Amino acid sequence: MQFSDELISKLLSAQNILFFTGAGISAESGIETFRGSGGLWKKYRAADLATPEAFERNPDLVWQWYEYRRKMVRNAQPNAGHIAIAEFEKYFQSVTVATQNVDNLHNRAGSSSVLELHGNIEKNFCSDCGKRFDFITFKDKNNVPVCDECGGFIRPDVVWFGEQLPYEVFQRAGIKAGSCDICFVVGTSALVYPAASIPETAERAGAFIVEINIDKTNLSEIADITLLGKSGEILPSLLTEIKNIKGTA
Ligand code: BV8
Ligand code: ZN
Repeated sequence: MQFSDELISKLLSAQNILFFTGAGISAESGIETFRGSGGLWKKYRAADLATPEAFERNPDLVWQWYEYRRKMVRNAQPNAGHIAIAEFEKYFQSVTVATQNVDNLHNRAGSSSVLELHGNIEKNFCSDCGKRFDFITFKDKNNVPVCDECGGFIRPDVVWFGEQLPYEVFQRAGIKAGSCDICFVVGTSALVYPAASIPETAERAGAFIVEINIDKTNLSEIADITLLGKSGEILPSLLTEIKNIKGTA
């Protein structure tokens, strides 16, 4: 793939890189996206599965939905896009990933600074006392797991619609957006707020915005460059270009 001179020159001078990622980066790992054709929200209603009200109404159904997605995530492997992002760390002073994904794949690919804006599907906490129950497998699929401390329902540590994002994580992402030289926006429809304000903050602060997506999105208008194609192909190819410019690290 051929990259523009403008992008190459920005990469040469950049020190601080921010990746803002969404479901599209994990599509090539076999994880379904949300809004595209065949996306999860075409088959299921977010209001029935990903809101605090849904959990109150039918915790069993919500648990089945998250167990189904956990299985999908555990059977998946980070793809060439996740791995290329982790490798960017060898070539730039600071590389941060602010992800809307809950699938843990950036961590598994080796990225060392991942801000999980919408939580992590492998983590859980008690909805009453807040006790944490991370990386556990629930054997009894027909019963909602309960807290051994207080008997409250355990819930996945993800941000549901209508809930606030983890304050410190969102704030740190905002700071990185305000100080990055290049913000890569990868595999996201950039429709869910407040997360989608992160690349907008970067743009307002003068960062060079590079969008990588198989289709144009709302964000394409403010992007300096949109690279149309699969992130699992474009990111490794960009990394090869960086290696050529900067030498093998
Ligand atoms: C809040 C975690 C405030 C759980 C998720 C109007 C009405 C009602 C509400 C609102 C409104 N306007 C704004 C809101 C608020 C709402 C919102 O934004 N709604 C939108 C949809 C209108 N936001 C909230 O509710 C947020 N909270 O606002 O709190 C508040 C204030 C005070 C007090 C209390 C509260 C919380 C939102 C969190 C939602 N949680 N997930 C879980 O996963 O189970 S959202 C869900 O969408 C996903 O999990 C994901 O995190 C997020 C973003 O989606 P994308 O990642 O972009 O995925 P999508 O499928 O859309 O796109 C995929 C893209 O990839 C496509 O562009 C495709 O072309 C591309 N692609 C595909 N393959 C590839 C590819 N690109 C490259 N390569 C490929 N191979
Ligand atoms: Zn408890």
